[in-house]
Amino acid sequence: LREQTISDFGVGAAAPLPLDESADGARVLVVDDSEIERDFLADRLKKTHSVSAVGTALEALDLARTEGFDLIVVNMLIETFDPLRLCSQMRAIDETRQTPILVIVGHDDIERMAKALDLGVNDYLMMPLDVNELVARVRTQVRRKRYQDRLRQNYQRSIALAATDGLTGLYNRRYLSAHLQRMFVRAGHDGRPLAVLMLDIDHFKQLNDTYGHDAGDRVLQAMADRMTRHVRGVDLVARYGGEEFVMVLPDSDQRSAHEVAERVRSVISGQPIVIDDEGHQVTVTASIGGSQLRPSDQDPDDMLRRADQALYRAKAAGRDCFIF
Ligand code: GH3
Ligand code: MG
Ligand code: MG
Ligand code: MG
Repeated sequence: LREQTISDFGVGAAAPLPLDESADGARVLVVDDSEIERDFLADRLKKTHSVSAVGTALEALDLARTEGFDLIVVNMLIETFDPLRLCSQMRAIDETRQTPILVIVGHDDIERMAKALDLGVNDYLMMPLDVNELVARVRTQVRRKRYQDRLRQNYQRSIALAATDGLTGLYNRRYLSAHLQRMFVRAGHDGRPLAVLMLDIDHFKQLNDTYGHDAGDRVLQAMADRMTRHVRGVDLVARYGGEEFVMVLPDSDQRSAHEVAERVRSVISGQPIVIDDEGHQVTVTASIGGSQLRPSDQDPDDMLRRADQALYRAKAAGRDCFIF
């Protein structure tokens, strides 16, 4: 019953237990300066994992930086370099900070084991090595790593989803607010210019009424595409509302904001947009209002308000134009 309930509600997919995680095919790095020991460890682990084995700290660090291992096994009985130092270096560099480390310590060498754990090593094995224990501890660490990787990925995915708009892939209004606030503070602090553009499609309701909502959605997607292609990497394009977009242009004064606005306006109206699978096309225009940061502005909404007012004037002036 329990199993059925879990799969029925998809809980297994959303929040898997670490034990469900497979450990097979893990990329394991074995570090040992004794060739015999190294080969022994590698041979045993090769049965289920993809193993690389190295004999020096330098090789270990180089390889770990480029390969992305699921687990690093370090023999603490190494004599040609300090294995504890290697472990602490592994913990200090970005590429291996999260990679589990399993160390092998001499029989009853509690001191070394404690030092290693203190450095952030995840687990240890004591000599004489029991092969079954080695395999089991490797599996546990790999499973834990994979589980944590998945949690991290899910987390990053949900962060990205929360910041973007599903239809256009543009940043959403919530993300825009946070971003604009940061740009506002930075520009005020550095005394650098900052501009925003607010864009609204002309007669969009009529387009929806004539060609349907799906056609309207395609137009919104094409608009998003054209806007993002014609701004710099530091500029941000967001979907502000239904058919309204905001562009944040750091380090832009009125003149460069004007250039961007005119470029965007002309690429929007310059080419028709395909609105269905039959290839029907429509040409749309957009009106744009712009504003720039003023020393008297208390918060970014002051800029947005002026851009909105300019947009209103652009509509009143006959649409398909830019007013700052
Ligand atoms: P104006 O030139 O004055 O801006 O006229 P307009 O018709 O564009 O302005 P209005 O604000 O009256 O209409 C906006 C329309 O945008 C109404 C709404 O149906 C449509 N809209 C809003 N969000 C979406 C969407 O996600 N998809 C589609 N297809 N239409 C949308
Ligand atoms: Mg509108
Ligand atoms: Mg409107
Ligand atoms: Mg409109």
